[in-house]
Amino acid sequence: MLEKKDINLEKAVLIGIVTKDQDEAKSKEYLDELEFLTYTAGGEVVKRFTQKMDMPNSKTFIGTGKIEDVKEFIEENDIGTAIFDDELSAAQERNISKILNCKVLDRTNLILDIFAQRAQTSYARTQVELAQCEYLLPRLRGMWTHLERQKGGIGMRGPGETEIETDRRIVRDKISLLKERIKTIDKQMSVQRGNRGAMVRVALVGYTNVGKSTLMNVISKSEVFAENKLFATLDTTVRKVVIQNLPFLLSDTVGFIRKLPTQLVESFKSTLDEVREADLLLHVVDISHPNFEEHIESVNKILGEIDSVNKPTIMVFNKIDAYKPEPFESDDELDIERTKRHYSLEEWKKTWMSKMGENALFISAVNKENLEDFKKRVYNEVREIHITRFPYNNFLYPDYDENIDS
Ligand SMILES: Nc1nc2c(ncn2[C@@H]2O[C@H](COP(=O)(O)OP(=O)(O)OP(=O)(O)O)[C@@H](O)[C@H]2O)c(=O)[nH]1
Ligand SMILES: [Mg+2]
Repeated sequence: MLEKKDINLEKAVLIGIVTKDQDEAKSKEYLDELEFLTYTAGGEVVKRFTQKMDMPNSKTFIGTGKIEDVKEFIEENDIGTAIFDDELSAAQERNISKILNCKVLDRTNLILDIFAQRAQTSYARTQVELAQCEYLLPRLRGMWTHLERQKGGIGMRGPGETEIETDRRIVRDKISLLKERIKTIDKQMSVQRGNRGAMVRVALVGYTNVGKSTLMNVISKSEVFAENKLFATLDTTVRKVVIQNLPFLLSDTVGFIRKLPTQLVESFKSTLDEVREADLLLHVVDISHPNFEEHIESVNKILGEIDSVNKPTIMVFNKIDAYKPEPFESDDELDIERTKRHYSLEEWKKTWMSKMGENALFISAVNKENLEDFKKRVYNEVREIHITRFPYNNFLYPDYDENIDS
């Protein structure tokens, strides 16, 4: 799936655990995602280490024996980076760095690093920098010697690079400054949003890499950066879209992910205002991803954090072209249970999805499948909202089908 054409990828190992709540299959899926994140950040995963345990070791996260195995592998294979799937405490990070003698990152570091790399506008950069400072503040003492020794590369990039090496007071001052700067830009943006008048506002939301920008491009004929890496979009793009003769505003924004660092949700609150203030959400899901149900949960959780769960929402199940159930041969493997992984698309539609009625759509943005249905559904919903707001405008927008026939 990944195009590994980049040269000079940083060599990394991944470390995860298998627990009662996180079985081997889950752990593998999480590490797959962590590998994708690593690749997006410019790294190459050479090996994965997993360990079964009841709870993480408070000093070294994984067991002391296992950490020695990792150390040995790292030394023999000249690995520069060890990445843990869970957030490490400052003490764990310090202890592990001492033992492994290489750069030690956790999932949060990695996501922050990708955001830092991807931030294009000064607004996005300011938000990322704030998140990095908030993350670093409690860990500052531990990071000190570590940063002295290792500079650059994954987890060490970003606008905050030089400030990191100074003391807490300076980081605290920096945080206040960044917050002030964000407040100023927020005011300008809020004025801009106010100037947009009465148009209905629709926001694309969803897990990262599900096809939000692709869908935006297809229906608004715009060119929003889309690619097969995580967090291709960091800033919010708003386009005026017209379906039939009905205009509305469509926004495409940053994708969500499992365990999105709280510091990021916090500092991206203003970018997410577009979602918070939307009249209608299009929750895009990559149905071809084995873990799509959990993705939906993660997205809903973050929507909750920004007070946006109760908005009118249409679920858009994208990438139906790529959906492939696992083959199931019941005859020769009697002990294997048929599970959701074996469902055909038709079977999926009969599950909880059927309860959503016309609020569940199945499309392929790339192959332009069912886009007519999609447009019709969005048209009707936007029209509904518009008419509720301006009852006297009723006559302006006839039924979608009437319009098509004329
Ligand atoms: N097979 C298939 N691939 C798709 C479809 N829609 C999008 N993609 C691919 O999925 C990848 C991610 O698409 P994007 O549009 O960048 O996804 P996004 O949700 O905007 O991602 P972020 O901005 O990173 O959160 C790209 O490689 C797209 O070509 C689809 O309908 N079918
Ligand atoms: Mg995007």
